Amino acid sequence: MFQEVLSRLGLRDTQSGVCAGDWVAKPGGGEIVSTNPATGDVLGRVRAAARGDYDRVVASAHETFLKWRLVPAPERGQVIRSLGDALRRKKQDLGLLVTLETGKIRSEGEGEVQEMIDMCDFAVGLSRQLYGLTIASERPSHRMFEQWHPLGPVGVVTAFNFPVAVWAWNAAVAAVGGDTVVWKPSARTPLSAVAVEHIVQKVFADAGHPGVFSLCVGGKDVAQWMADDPRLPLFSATGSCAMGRALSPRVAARLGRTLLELGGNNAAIVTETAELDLAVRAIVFGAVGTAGQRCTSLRRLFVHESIADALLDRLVRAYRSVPLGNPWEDGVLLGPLISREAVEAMQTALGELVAQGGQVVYGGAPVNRPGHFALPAIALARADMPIVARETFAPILYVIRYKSLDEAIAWHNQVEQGLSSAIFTDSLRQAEVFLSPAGSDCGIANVNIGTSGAEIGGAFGGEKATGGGREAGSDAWKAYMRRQTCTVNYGRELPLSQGVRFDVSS
Ligand code: UN1
Repeated sequence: MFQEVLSRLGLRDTQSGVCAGDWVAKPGGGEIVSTNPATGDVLGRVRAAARGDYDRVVASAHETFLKWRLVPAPERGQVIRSLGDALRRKKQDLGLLVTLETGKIRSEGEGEVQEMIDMCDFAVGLSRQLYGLTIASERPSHRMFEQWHPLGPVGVVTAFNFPVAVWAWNAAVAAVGGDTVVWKPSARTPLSAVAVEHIVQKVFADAGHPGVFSLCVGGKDVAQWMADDPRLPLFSATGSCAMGRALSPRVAARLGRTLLELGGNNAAIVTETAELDLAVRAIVFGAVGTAGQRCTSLRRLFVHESIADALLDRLVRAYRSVPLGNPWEDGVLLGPLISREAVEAMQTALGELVAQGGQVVYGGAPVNRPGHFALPAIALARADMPIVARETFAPILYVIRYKSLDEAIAWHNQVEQGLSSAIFTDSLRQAEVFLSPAGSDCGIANVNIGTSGAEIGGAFGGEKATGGGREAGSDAWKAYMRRQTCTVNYGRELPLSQGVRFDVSS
């Protein structure tokens, strides 16, 4: 069954991980093996890019950019519309491949492709809305305005947990903005990237614009080449804070632009007025969904002391009922973690929690079956424990009791990351305090919705150590274009701004 899906997506046993026009990887870049985290089976092998392959890909992306930037934006949008249509036709197959490579459940695998389709739809509309402002000039017979121009080839680095959607957040917007894209996917999920690239190459070749989206599969070295490369004016990366700390100074050293979407240590506050049925469902989806491997996953839960015991009972019951298994099977809600190392990191974190005075009240242990499974954990913790301040990319939920909302908000904001946040409350006052300037310090703040599962229409990203970047909807497109302020003098005088006099006779 899986072999058929792989071949429908154009994947062979071993394929090139380098695609841009006609370039193929030459032996020498090494081989990346993709495995199914639910079984440990090898799914396929991809030849990684060597430095020479990378250089040719970027040179080709630059050459294509020089032409693509001159194609009218609405026409660029039409190619993205065709891409959305192609993805609609491949939704089941590509969704299943995402499931096989990441271990996320089927509806989430397909949901990711839906997120790509949504991004294409959004970008088609955007292609007619790349508006600039007209600004009142202080000088007579002058017109001042802003226009937005294509920026150049964009380097995009994505993580294993959203192997295709996050590329689409960047790529769809960059392409209608007139940029080309060079993509380095996670080395854990190269097949999903190659499959996307096959779909893309056909759509763009049919439209007569090949080479707009290219792919460079590889490890950290490829990401470093990109960070250092002045041919890529924008470096957009999703990954850990450690990755951001390592790469962002390299981009800064060449005064390039970064768009960073790094770690999250997302929290929810459940107040004494919360509707618990709703809160429990949202908490379990946020903490257990995707095996706790979203950057928006819920990791810290602040619960008002008056409802803490009742909520904990319900959470433990809900956790017990979560069906664990092969993520492609119907009814399963919890698949594996991505790797053995991820299961070990979870064990280490729980060990530290106990050493710091915390207590695991449910789950946490690895599951004795093939693949990298672990039971999701609920742990009692205190806000000042070092382990609570750290993002462990695994399904661990730290539950912390609070007395006053001010105290909960202070604890909520005391970690270095600032991605997503939520409050569960039926009190308008509590909700508004959470959303006020003195409330959540995150890029995303929700009321009666969990921390994960954002729609593409909003700008996605976070503050502080999360990196400050914004991707996907709203006006995130501005990061992918260059702003030009233009002033035109249609008079016969030369008045200077700020009333400066500089009269010369000629
Ligand atoms: C991520 O984990 O990198 O909001 C992105 C969400 C998804 C995206 C997560 N739409 O959970």
